[in-house]
Amino acid sequence: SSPDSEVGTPELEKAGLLNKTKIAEGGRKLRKNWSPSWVVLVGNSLVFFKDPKSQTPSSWKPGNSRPESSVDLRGAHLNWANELSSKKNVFKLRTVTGNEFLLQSENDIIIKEWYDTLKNVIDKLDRE
Ligand code: I3S
Repeated sequence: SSPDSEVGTPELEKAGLLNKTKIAEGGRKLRKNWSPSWVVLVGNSLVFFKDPKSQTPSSWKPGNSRPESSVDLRGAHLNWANELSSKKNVFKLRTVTGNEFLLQSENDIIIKEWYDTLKNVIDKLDRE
């Protein structure tokens, strides 16, 4: 194995553009406000960036822009949640701290890839 993997560089990484709205903060319901977000999976964290227009998957680098917020996936729950929106392809991510996000893509394959990837990370953390 490479030296990087021995010092714990995250194995699973993914980045892309999804529609996002936060629907709860610390268990308190929030009003929906959908907007496009550049979403990056780094290790155990899901990091959200604003200004997705200036980003593309190939050009994005960690130092390019300041994260809007970050979610710790340890202990998080992930569920398809099409009943929570009129949009298609919606899932809900709930953190241990009671923050809830809906994430959505018009593209069936993209949203499935995100769901499966996040599920894998969360399940792996559950087994640690
Ligand atoms: O679940 P809701 O309340 O019907 O969500 C819709 C509203 O938040 C709406 O905003 P205002 O009611 O503040 O104008 C949004 O524009 C919609 O996008 C929300 O519904 P969807 O079905 O798109 O998640």
